[in-house]
Amino acid sequence: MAAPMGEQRGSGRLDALLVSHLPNVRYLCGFTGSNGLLLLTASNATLFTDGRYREQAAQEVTAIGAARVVIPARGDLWKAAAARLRPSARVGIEGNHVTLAQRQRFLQHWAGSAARLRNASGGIEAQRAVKDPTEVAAIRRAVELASSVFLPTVAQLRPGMPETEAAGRLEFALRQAGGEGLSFDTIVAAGPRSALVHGSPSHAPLPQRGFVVMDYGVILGGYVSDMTRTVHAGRPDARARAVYATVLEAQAAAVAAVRPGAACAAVDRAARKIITKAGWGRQFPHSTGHGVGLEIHEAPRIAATASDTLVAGQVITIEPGVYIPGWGGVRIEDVVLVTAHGAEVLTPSTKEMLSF
Ligand SMILES: [Mn+2]
Repeated sequence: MAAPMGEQRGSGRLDALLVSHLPNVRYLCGFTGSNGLLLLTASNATLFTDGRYREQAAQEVTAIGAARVVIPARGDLWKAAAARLRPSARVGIEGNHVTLAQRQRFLQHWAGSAARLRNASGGIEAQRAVKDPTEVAAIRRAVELASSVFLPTVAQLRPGMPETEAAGRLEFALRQAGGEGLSFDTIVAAGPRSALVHGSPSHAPLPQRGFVVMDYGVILGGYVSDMTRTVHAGRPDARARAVYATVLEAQAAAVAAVRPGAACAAVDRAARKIITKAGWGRQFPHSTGHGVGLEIHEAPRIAATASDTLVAGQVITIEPGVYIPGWGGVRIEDVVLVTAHGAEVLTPSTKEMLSF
């Protein structure tokens, strides 16, 4: 799936890389357990894990031909890795994910010095940002599964139903349809609570009249989906129609800006321009999107402050929103594949404003 060494960016030349961020471990060697440390050198790869995963690791660790599985006595993975490294080696660790205690444990058992440790964070993440066809297929399946439960769930919504129950119905449907898990805690936020960007489901009832934001995702084959639809209880008034139409137009404009070579900031700008022109620029307080893959938020960021450009094979969300305190909010989110010449929206669900 990925070359062991030599492609890590921003870390200088390394003799060894210690991969401890579990999604990166999974990406590089296929191991899905909750405790693992992958040591990569120019010539080989060693996965350290504990006794609970002896059988599982043997089954899963296949992607790197030479990957060996080592189960150290007393389960001290960092000590075991340290014992295998020369003192003169330049060793990369994932500084964004390694705890101070792990770093200290490693240095305690390594003959080398802290001055030879490098922060190699972001290198594997940069590789992961561009998906191969197998990964795109896995994301597509997750996105399609999530989309398939949207309309049937909307058909069950009634004014008075607690947000928690609406979220539960969505989640049950995702599991029933074969979901391995949820990408993140489901968001169902209704009425004035729909103005909360990340409103966790509460006991508040769905209103007689007002928006209901539903933001949810499912894991399939290890890969996540992410979608948001906003539906309306009762008849939408003129303001509700105007806000919805603006967010929908902004979402379409950002999707239309997606193509290889496009600046991520320009995609964000495409959405923001339309919302700002409609007078709600200050009510759009988050970035337009993010990469998805093994994790729900990964590279690239689709934000005003992003400096990178899109590459074919990246899979991102496009999710502008408008949130008016005390009144309500609208967000519309699709997963979009950057193709060789443009973009493909993977999320098949309708974006018409649905009422219940
Ligand atoms: Mn998202």
